[in-house]
Formats: sequence, structure tokens, C-alpha cells
Amino acid sequence: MKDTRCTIRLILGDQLNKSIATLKDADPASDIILMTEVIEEVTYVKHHKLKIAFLFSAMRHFAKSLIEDGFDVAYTKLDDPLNKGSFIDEIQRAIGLYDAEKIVVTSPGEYRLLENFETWEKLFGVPVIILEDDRFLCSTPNFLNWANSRNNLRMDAFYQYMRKEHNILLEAGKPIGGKWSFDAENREKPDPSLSTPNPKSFVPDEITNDVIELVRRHCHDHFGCLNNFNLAVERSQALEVLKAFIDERLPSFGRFQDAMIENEPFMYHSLISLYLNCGLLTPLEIIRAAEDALHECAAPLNSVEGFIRQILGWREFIRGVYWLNMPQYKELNYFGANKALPSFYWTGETKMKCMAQAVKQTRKYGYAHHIQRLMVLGNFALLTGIAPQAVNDWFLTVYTDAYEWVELPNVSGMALFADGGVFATKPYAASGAYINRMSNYCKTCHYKVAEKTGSDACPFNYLYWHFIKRNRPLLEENIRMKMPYRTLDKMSAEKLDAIDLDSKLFLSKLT
Ligand code: FAD
Ligand code: DLZ
Ligand code: SF4
Repeated sequence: MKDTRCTIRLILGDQLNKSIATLKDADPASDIILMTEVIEEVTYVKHHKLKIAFLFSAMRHFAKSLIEDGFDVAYTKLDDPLNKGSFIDEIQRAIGLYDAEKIVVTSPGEYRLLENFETWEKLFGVPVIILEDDRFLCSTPNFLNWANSRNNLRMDAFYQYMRKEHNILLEAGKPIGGKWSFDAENREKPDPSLSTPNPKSFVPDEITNDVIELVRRHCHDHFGCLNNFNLAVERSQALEVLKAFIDERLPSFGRFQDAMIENEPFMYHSLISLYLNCGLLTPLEIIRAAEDALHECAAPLNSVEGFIRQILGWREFIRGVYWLNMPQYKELNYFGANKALPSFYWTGETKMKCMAQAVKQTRKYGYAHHIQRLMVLGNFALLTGIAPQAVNDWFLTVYTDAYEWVELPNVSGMALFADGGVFATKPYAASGAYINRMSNYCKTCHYKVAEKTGSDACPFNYLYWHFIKRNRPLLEENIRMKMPYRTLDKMSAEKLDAIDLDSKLFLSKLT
């Protein structure tokens, strides 16, 4: 117990960085750092077992390192008998225990928690200082200003703005290579003979083994596999993952950014999102590392620009869209989709090779790359009309990098167009032809991608046209949808009937 009344500084599980606003003016002599494993966060969706084990181990390692720096850390483990199970109850307990005069916290990543934190001051009668979240390169007020100065929200315009703001990949104020985006050079077809580097892996230490056991005991009914845990759990290890990516994967990242190969879950992707999202890595250090690789001629421009675009562009943009549009964004359902989620999203037991591959690797690793999430798992949910709430819950549950601020706009905005086009210009709906072009899945699939209708036809083929047809009133005025409607109008009545029949049969068997 401190001699005088103290300040409690709360660090959340996704704020594990010593440069976080909460710690900026922290005083080891008078402050208590509070960290708490709470069942409410573990179960508000039943996160993948790997995510919980990873995050708790990372939290415990972070707490240990703060103690080594001289801080007084009050850390509550999940199975501590005194643990009250939620942030609000743990804060109340800590205020009593330490006679706190003030609470300091960095604004949380999710709206539901911000709403909750904003009630504390009145409830507990002590000042609660909620600091601006400084884990991002674009603050929410800054994003709001940028958005207010524009007629529409487009990622490419935001990305150019961010490149200039932070002086990234610029030469005399102009984009290096003469173009802002090398997107067209990020779509090479997969080459199944590629041998991709193994991801960096780490042997669990005692702290990690303890949390693995804890998760086995408390989360046995959660999704996912916990065997062979090999993730980084502290900053020094996350930096090793980053270095391995820059050295081994970044050179080919650009070419194969959109490609999918059977039994190749990681391709040349960076596998850093879970570390970045919980604070073990920061966006600027990642961007600078990629930029250095370009200047040292260790990676080509299409890779470096393509990678930086994801972090400086998409990630910051998506987060801005979230805070700009919450809380109503969560309720949007442009197509009125209302189907239940099919059980194979949990089991992977389906004859569709693309879906089976994406779900099974998700269960094993808590990971699927962007195109698998968007053009396989998301596309299928869009075409079949699964309710956005069910799809969002699934995406939030199954990935080790999932937090609502990033999951929700990606799912409701990008994959499902449930927001009616807040930032996407059209739905990312696609038939089997796209998946066939960007993967080798179709070669060994039960279904035939070349067949458009009939019992052997790829379901994505007829479902695509069924989606286009049934949503005509909502989409045909969209200038970017003119082409599919022209094609639809040229189809024979016989073909349209077959599409209808196959789709209805498929959808009726779905759940
Ligand atoms: P890489 O392909 O190596 O990309 C590098 C980094 O760029 C990523 O680590 C990530 O931080 C960032 N990034 C890339 N695309 C996006 C994007 N669209 N939005 C935000 N950041 C991006 N990402 C999450 O971090 N959490 C999620 O819950 C999440 N849900 C998604 C759901 C759907 C339907 C879709 C289409 C995308 C989702 N993404 C999510 C974005 C993207 O799929 C993941 O960031 C990426 O697959 C993580 O793997 P990686 O680290 O190997 O990424
Ligand atoms: C995701 C998560 C989980 C599973 N558990 C905890 C926890 O017990 N304690 C904690 O501080 N944070 C946890 N988190 C991360 C929070 O859910 C995250 O801070 C919010 O979702 C805001 O982004
Ligand atoms: Fe997926 Fe269709 Fe290809 Fe099978 S044929 S892998 S269902 S796109």
C-alpha cells in the first residue's frame, strides 16, 4: 500500500506498449499499474483459444517487464478467487484497495468499452482521465477532420494524405516510383511450386505454459486448437517476427499478395497483425523497417509499397471509419440478410475446397490471410445472405488479431456491403472464376469451377448470379454494377431458371 492516495493506471490487454499514453507521465513512486484478466472479455464472444492464451501470456510478460522497470503492478489472474470478472468491478475493487484518487486509462479500441469507461467517474466519485488512443498514426479527431473535408470516404485518397503527412515513400514530395499505388502488381497468380518460408516460432516458457493450462481449464468450449503454441509473447520476440518477415517474406509479398495455395496458410504474408493490434509492435516502426528494405535494395517497390499501403492506408482508414460511424454501424444490414451461419464455418466439413481450407487453417492457427477472409469466407456469406450480426460474431471469435474496431468495418463494409457503401464502391461479390484465378483450390475440389449450373457446378457460380438478381433494386443504379446487370439481361430464361433452382436447393440445405 502506498503512503499517500495513488493514481491507478489501467492497461488493457491490447495496450501492451511502454509508449502508450497511460504510461507517459507515470510515476513508479506514487502510481499503481492495474492489469486484469477478466472473464467478461474472454466470453463476450468466445475467442479462439490461441488468442486468449497469446494475449494473457503477452499481458503477463508485459507486467513482469514493468515490474523490472520499478513499477508497482497490480495484476489479477483469471483464476484469482478475488477476481470480480469485469473491468468495472475490478476498478471498483482497486479503488477501495489502494485508496485511489484518480484513474488514468488510454481510450479503448472498442466502442462498448468506451461507453462503459465513461460511466466510471460518476459511479465511483473519482476523476477518470481517458487519454487519446496513441497506438495509431491518425488520431480519431484527425480522421474526423480529414473525412469532413471530403465528399466521400475512399481509402486511396486517405492513403495519399497519410503518405504526405508522415513523409513515407516520398522523393521530393512525390511518390517514389511515380505512382501512389502498385496494386496492379500485387495480383500475380499462385505458383504451387513456390516454397514459402516457415513462420518464426517460439518455444513456450513457464508463463506461457501456465496460461495454456488456464485456457484449457476455462475455455474448453471455445473454438480452435491450442496444440503447438509457438507465438511470440513479448516485444523482443515480436521484433524477431518482424525482422524475419522483412528478410524472408517481404521480397515476394507484393507479387503473391492475393494468391492462395492449398495447404499454404501463410504464403508471404507478414503474420504481424496480432502483435500490432495488442501493442507489441507499433505501426511506424513496421513501416520504417519496410522502407529501409527498399532503400537497401532488399525488397522491390511493389512489395514495399503494397505492404505499407496495408498498414498506413487500410488499417488506419478502417479504424477511422469505425469511430466515425459507431454505434449505428453495427446495426446496418443493407441487403436485409437474415440466414444463420452454416455449421461448416466451425468445422470446415464441406466439399467446397476453398471454404474447407480457409476454415480448417483458421481453427488450427487463428489465421487466414486477407483474400481468404474477403473473397472466400466473406464472399460466401455475402452471396448466401447470412445475417451480418452472425458473420461479425464469427470473425470476431475466430482470429487471433480480431478486435471490433478492425473486424467490424472489414466484415460489414468490405466483405458484406452491409453498410450500403460507406467506403466500398461496390460489393466484393465474385463467382468461382475469381477463386480459380487466384488459387489452385479448384483443381482438387469436388465441384467443377467451369460448370455454371447443375449438381457438379461450383456453388459460387450460381450463387453469384442469384445474389446479383435478387438484389437488383439495391444495386443496379450503381455505376460499377452496370456490367453484371448487362450480362444478366443477356441470359436465357432457361439459364436463369437453372440458377434459381440450384441456388434455392443449395440455400435450403445450407443450415
Ligand atoms: P499482411 O497481409 O501481411 O498485411 C500487413 C498488415 O496490414 C496486417 O498485419 C494488418 O495490420 C494490416 N492490414 C491489412 N489489411 C488490412 C485491413 N483490411 N484492415 C486493417 N488492417 C489491415 N485484420 C485484423 O487485424 N483484425 C481483424 O479482425 C480483421 N478482420 C478482417 C475481416 C475481413 C472480412 C477482412 C476482409 C479482413 C480482415 N482483417 C482483419 C484484415 C486482414 O485480413 C488482416 O489484417 C491480415 O490478414 C492479417 O494478416 P497479416 O498480418 O499476415 O497481414
Ligand atoms: C481480447 C481480450 C481478452 C480475451 N481478455 C482480456 C482481459 O482479460 N483483460 C484485458 O485487459 N483485455 C482483454 N482483451 C482485450 C480487450 O478485449 C480489448 O482491450 C478491448 O476489446 C478493446 O480493444
Ligand atoms: Fe471453391 Fe468453387 Fe473452386 Fe470448389 S470449385 S474450390 S467451391 S471456387
